[in-house]
Amino acid sequence: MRVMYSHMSAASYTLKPLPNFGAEVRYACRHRLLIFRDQGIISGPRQAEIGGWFGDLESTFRKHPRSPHPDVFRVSNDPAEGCIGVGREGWHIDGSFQPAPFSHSLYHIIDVPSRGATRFVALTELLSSLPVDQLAHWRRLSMRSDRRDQALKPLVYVHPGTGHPTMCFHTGMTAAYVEDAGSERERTLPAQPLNREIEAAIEAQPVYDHCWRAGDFLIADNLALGHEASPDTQCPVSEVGLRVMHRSTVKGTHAPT
Ligand SMILES: O=C(O)CCC(=O)C(=O)O
Ligand SMILES: [Fe+2]
Repeated sequence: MRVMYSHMSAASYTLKPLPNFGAEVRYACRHRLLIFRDQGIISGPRQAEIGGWFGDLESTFRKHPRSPHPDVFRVSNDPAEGCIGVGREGWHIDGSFQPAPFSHSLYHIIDVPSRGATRFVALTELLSSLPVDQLAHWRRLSMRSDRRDQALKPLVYVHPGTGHPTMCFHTGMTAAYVEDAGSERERTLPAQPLNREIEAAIEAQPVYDHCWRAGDFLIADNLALGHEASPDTQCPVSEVGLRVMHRSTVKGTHAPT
């Protein structure tokens, strides 16, 4: 990878040059989203290698025949090219259905459509924007995924890297919320009203729409940011051109508590 430019201060990240070319970036958690421009096409094995700088990769997705590597999820607006509909179920973090959600997600655009952004929201800021009563209620909630690990996870918990409040959620893959889990007052709440409440709170926030350019490679702190694929990501190839994105995810080491 080539680092073309940065608006970050030198103290906020370190670059470790690799022996021949390229550099390893170590970044302070507070940036949460790193955008590398003009990277050309990074191969599947190379993307998996880059993901490996952040921990072990963990791949829970459906394998697509055109995926370039077992740890690279290939998403597209053309089912012949990659998995469709990915990230359109609702706002989420990746791996909310795992005992420990993925720590980082790496996204690389291969074929760039004329539109079809990935949308990101900062979860700590989202929580601090809430009215006191609403935040107090969210803090009493746990989410139960509708797939894989259905153990309860707190909706609001402390990010293991930053110590800031963050969220474990997926507004399209939650079976139910449980209020006051483990206490005498414990009760199950239907998922939909709370999913809509979370989405409304997000839409009231500054959301960053990443409009993809050729060569973009993103590294996201998946525990600090919610994201979704914008509706345009699913537009037909005849309208916006082919969209192919490669995603890799790093195994989480922290179960939200
Ligand atoms: O296609 C996108 O823009 C994002 C899809 C998504 O949510 C993901 O790959 O985790
Ligand atoms: Fe996602």
